Amino acid sequence: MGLFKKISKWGAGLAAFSAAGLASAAASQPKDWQITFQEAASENMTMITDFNNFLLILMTAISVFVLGLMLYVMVRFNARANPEPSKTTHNTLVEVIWTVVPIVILVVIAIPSFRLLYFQRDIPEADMTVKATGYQWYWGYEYPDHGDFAFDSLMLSDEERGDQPRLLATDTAMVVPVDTTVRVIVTAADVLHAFAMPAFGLKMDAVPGRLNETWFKAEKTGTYYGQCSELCGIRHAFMPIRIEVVSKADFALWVEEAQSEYAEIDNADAMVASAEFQDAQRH
Ligand SMILES: [Cu+2]
Repeated sequence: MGLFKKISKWGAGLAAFSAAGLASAAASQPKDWQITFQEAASENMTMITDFNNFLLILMTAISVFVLGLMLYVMVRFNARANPEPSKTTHNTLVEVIWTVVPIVILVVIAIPSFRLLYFQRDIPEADMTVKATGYQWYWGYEYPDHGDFAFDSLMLSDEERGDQPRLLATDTAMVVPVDTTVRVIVTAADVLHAFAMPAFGLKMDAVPGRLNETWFKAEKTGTYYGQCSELCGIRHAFMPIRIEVVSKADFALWVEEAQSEYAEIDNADAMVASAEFQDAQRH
């Protein structure tokens, strides 16, 4: 692709991006020519984005400073400009400075870094729990607090997906209410998977035989797309995650519908079998 074409495509991508930003309830998903994170939809992701930006500024400043020093040395102390080099080998002040300043920089980085880590790891009192199970190659969700129903979420093909984005479209979605602390129990039934949702700053390994725990609190309603983030086999790229964040009233309605629509966990074996059958039919 020619440079000009690339640039005009970049411009178009930006325009599309800001248009999507205006219709903010639109889906949170990767955009063409996106180079930064997806827009944050949780406090956790806001903190991650801020920390990332802070580090970017810090390392740019350090790089510019070091580059400046190197250019200065190259110009000022090359053999032509400085034919008689100094024989100095030690300078206590300079040595103290180049030891202490990096330590100070590391401490300045460590403080917000640990704050973020503890914010993620200290799971707050949750309002509800959803269990996400990774299967080769789709996700299953269980709602133990709302009548123990369970269902699977499979990727839709290009013919089936409608308006949903390619390779991210799913038939069913994990539905949660807005402004609610959701505890997510993550596990896997066969091999390692990882449950990830960029807009929430969420990523948790799904390990067979083990329950991992994470949480999120979505601040905006809308559709959010993520993907399995652990290489789990030939169809790893085809087990997307869709989370629908809805109002509390809409969530109550959905729960009522889901209770009659989806199987109870007792019947889950039959449900998994049917999902596998559907999957086999599709591919
Ligand atoms: Cu996977």
